Amino acid sequence: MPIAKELTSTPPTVSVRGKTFTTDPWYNVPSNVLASTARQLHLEKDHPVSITRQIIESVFPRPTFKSHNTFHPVVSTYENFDSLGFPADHPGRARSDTYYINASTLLRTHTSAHEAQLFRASESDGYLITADVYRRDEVDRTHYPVFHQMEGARVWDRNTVPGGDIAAAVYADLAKLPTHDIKVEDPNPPFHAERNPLQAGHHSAAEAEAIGAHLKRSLELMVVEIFTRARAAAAKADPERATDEPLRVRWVEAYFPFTSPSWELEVYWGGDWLEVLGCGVSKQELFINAGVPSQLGWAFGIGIERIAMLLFQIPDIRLFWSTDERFLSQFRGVSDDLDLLKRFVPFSKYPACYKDVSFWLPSTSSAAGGNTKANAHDWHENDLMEIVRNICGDVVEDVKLVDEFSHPKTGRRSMCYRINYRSLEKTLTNEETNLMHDTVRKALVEKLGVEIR
Ligand code: FA5
Ligand code: MG
Repeated sequence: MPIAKELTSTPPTVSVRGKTFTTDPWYNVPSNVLASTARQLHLEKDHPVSITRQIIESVFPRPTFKSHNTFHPVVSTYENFDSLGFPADHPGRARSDTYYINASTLLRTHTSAHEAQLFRASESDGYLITADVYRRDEVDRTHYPVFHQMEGARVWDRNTVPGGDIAAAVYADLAKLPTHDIKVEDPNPPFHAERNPLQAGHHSAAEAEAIGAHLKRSLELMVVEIFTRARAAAAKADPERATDEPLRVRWVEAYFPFTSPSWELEVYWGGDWLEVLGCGVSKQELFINAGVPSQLGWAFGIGIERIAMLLFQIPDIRLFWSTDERFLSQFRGVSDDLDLLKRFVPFSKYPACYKDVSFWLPSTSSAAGGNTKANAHDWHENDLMEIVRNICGDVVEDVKLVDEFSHPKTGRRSMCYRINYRSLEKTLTNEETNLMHDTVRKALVEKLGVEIR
């Protein structure tokens, strides 16, 4: 018997964008997340997420790339995980990380959920998919439980390239791409024996290296396009400041179950490296399972909000969900004329109010006597994040663990979290903040079985 009550009540069925689904005990979608499935910021004219999509799409033009922007957010566990080679015990499958409708159906956690279907359809040499994705994640200025990704892929076919020479064909296509002069740090060797091996038996090293080179140049050009537009916008805002910080990007070795080798691209932004996308050479099993074994190529997945934050200088990911005119009015007209793009002018920042909450976790070991209630619930920080989001909505800027220790005698763990309350739209009164904080404390006790200290 789990000690923690369900974080959300479970209706027998739920409707998501015109489709109805039957729930089961796996259901864990809070109402605020369910409501956000309706919004589709990437299709809202003049919304910065939509504008950013348009700009990235312009770097990957038709007819090579075909865009798909209306795929339904509810997918099967097969599409989201199995089709991509996620192992059965991958942490991403846990209910602590993913929003489930029922045991075999979930809110997609990434646009890669649609890769297999598009490889199978095989309608073009490349595709782009932009969509809303959902994750139980930490709360801070660059993470939000609902965000948007753009997936891109480019394929070549052994049966149709001249002489079957993939490497030559890929380098020929690379030679057609523009060059750029930005500073790129890429200290990674082409392969790593354990983490990022060559898909021996499927690709030659020359083929995989050619595909990797085409992938990296394509994505660097995407970042250049974004920064050229960001600079122009900045110059409009402040013509005196002739040069901005030079653009710095770096490639970092990464791991995804469905690519090898794999990388992440990071951009230097506001004094720190910000991860903007993951990518790699697609696993050949995907093409084989999709019935197109003669194809091979690359894929990437970009966090659109992260790019939009760089482009418009939007300081906080919560702002994308604002319906405040002071936010939305700043982007009017840009969807029809990208040259009208301006830097975001923050409306005044309202004061922050920090409040701490300290508690003992339910004890992890139970003495003889058979009360196993307490250890039935593992501690997942995301549960706390979700309770806070659910109660406070976007009024919480971030939540951080500030202290943690174990009692020397009882072994019980104590945690202290600091919640930063700050509205984007007004100054919060002390009473409002206290009321929210009190509700959070009560919910932690009731739903997670903690003991407030
Ligand atoms: C993926 O989701 C992979 N599907 C990407 C991929 C596609 C790899 C194709 C290889 C081939 P990842 O979990 O790293 O990877 O997320 C991709 C991007 O989404 C991140 O780089 C980041 O920009 C963005 N992102 C991730 N989590 C959040 C979040 N909670 N809020 C906002 N953006 C996020
Ligand atoms: Mg990542």
